[in-house]
Amino acid sequence: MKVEAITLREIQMPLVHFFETSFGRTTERRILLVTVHTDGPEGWGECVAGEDPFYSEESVETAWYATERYLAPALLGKNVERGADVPALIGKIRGHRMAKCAVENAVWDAEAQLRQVPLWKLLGGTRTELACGVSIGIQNSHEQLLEKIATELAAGYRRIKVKCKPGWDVEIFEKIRARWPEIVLSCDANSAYTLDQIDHLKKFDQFNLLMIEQPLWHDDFYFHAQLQKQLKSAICLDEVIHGRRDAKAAAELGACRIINVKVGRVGGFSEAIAVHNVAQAAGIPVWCGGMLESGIGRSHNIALSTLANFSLPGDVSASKRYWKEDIIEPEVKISPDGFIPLPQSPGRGFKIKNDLIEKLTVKKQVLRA
Ligand code: OSB
Ligand code: MG
Repeated sequence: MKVEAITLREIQMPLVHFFETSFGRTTERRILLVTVHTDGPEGWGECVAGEDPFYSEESVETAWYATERYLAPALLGKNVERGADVPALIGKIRGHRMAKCAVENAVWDAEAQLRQVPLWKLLGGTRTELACGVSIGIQNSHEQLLEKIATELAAGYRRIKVKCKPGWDVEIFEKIRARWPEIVLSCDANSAYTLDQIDHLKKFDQFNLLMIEQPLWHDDFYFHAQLQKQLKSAICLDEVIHGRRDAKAAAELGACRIINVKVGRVGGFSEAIAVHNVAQAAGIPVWCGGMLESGIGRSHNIALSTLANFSLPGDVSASKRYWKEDIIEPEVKISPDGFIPLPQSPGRGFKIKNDLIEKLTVKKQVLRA
């Protein structure tokens, strides 16, 4: 496929409900979309960088800069046959993984269309059923959180993850467990604690949590390993895992028992598959994390989640939890018992709503060879 042009665009989409983590509240998403125009199909990628550099150092602006200045020029005018060929072309550029992911995944997206195979098969997926969980942000009140959990359980979701931070943890776990003693429950601290709060964190053990996600610093393995030794609950690492070496180091150190794989955080499908493989060899189950994606990123997360070691329910949930109208059709839906059916059509399996995307676009740039 000859890469003839690459379009960068920013779309803005209000969330149907605000999403709050230990690092802040989001009410509207600004999303960078990348389109790779080839002499054959057109591939789409979504950049999961946030509005602010609070989850990682990347933001919409840094991703735009990296793509315009370095990533797009590395591909334009070249023959790129496979998504898997992209990392070698952009490997010289350090960091900017979320930006790299959007570009690489757009090429995989085009490749799957060219080869007329479902993207999930191209990635090597074998799972036929995807169990879905939800990530529920910090709410204005405990009552509001319990209500949200009730709604998601009624919708069929198979694992509830609640965001937590000091002051929004043990008390809410108590209330959740009092009402639902048996549900599969986990929590995500997004680095809200320090190791000197270990006695407090040990209290989490009484709630039979499937995992505690990234409790300590965003860039730490070492102290997570110390914490894991003293906790009964499994630690799951998110923020700190940037690639296969990190997954291997975390496994060898005993820093976690579970890994959250986010394709944007590790820099694209190639590295996500490598992380999956390293974790599998180390006996560590993985699941697919979400980053409040629009339908394009969502469809790519679905494809990735079909790899064999994605054995825990992911954060890949229905479009309508986030958007009044998603930018793909059909929207992502889940079955009443909490599974996403796999698309069988070639490519990502969801069509792009071009008119809607144009309407949501606030900034656009077309780069040519
Ligand atoms: O830590 O998983 C996280 C959203 C933004 C930043 C970090 C995280 C999240 C989520 C969103 O939990 C989950 C979703 O997209 O459904
Ligand atoms: Mg997380």
